[in-house]
Amino acid sequence: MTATARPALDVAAIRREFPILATEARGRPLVYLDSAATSQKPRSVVEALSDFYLTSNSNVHRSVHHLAERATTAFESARARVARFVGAPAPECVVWTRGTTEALNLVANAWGSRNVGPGDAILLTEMEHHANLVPWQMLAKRTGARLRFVPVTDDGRLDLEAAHARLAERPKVFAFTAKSNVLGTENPVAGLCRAARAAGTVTVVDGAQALPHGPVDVTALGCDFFAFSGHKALGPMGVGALVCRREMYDAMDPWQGGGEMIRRVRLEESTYAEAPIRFEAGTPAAADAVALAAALDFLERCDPAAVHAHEVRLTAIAMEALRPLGVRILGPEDPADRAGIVTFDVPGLHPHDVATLLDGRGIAVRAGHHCAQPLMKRFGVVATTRASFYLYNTEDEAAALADGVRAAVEYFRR
Ligand code: 7TS
Repeated sequence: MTATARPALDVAAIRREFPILATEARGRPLVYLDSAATSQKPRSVVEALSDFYLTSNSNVHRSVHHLAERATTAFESARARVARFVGAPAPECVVWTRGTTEALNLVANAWGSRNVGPGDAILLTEMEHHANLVPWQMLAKRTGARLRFVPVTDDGRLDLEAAHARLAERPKVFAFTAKSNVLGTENPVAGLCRAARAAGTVTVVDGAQALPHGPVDVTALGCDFFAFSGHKALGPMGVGALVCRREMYDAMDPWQGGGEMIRRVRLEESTYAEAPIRFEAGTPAAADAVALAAALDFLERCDPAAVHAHEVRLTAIAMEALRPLGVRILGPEDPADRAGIVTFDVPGLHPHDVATLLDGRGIAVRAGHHCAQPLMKRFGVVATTRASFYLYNTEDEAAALADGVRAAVEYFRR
């Protein structure tokens, strides 16, 4: 996911598709710099969602009537859309989930419970979101497995030498983020997966921050599992997917039981449907899945590589303007390695105060631990302020962030 020379995005045209960006916050034009938490949604996504309910609403996979067939076709086409977007070989590789968190819990349960035992090592990293820590802690507790961690360097990268040393110990699984939600760091996923495969280690990639912000090809990455959320990629909340290498299904047990995921049910026991349906108990978020497909259409039209290059540019502008203010920016120096995310600490100022002052200027950022408490600890802070950019943000908004932080610094210096 490197920046390449691409035609610049037509940001003005893109912004017209996001009515919310033309609204005001605190009497000022909204400057939305919190897309790492959730992105805004273009008109086409909201329309896909309402169209489903207005013209196709029915439960999927259950009935033979006309509407049920329409809904099922739309839902399964959306699955194929996801597979195409991430470079998976077939729609069957895509399991619908509520998002990244549920996808990671699915792996830890469906694959983990069968394959991880007492004394086995589970390899994670210090830069994980809680969603890629807690399910593995729970698995370790259940099974008696050991947790191991790849450390993070002072400049916010994975310590690759340590990663390779830990992989040489042949852990059962290596679960790591493709891109940190705090540091922005883009990890060398393909290389890590290659090394893991050589060690006989299964790979689980948290793609929550990667998929929205640049091209993804799970086949080229060579991972066994790839998790992401729709809502960070212009899609609705409540839908995401776990993309699986098909062979992995043979090593997984069903995890949630209920309707749809079965073949035959008797009072005492049941047999199960084929994957991916086997892992989709109950009524799915069909309308949201269809709207997610519309989101991926939108992203693809914008060109994920161009989106990435645009975010690198905004990140560079923000970092350059913030540095002279004496703020400490966490993560890699080079904006190209951390597109779209600028997390910083203003010495002497509480992040919530910084965020509140920015909010007074209509600027939305996130303050807190960003669901990465161990990473905060690694950098000796309890909380930080995070600005995150997306395809609809402008250079003026990146500059407005720095102006706001400058004003906050001056306000508290008085
Ligand atoms: N993994 C990463 C790297 C994330 O950034 C997030 C959400 C998740 C997993 C969980 O995704 P979910 O959609 O299942 O909740 N990150 C953030 C964030 O940085 N601010 O708010 C949510």
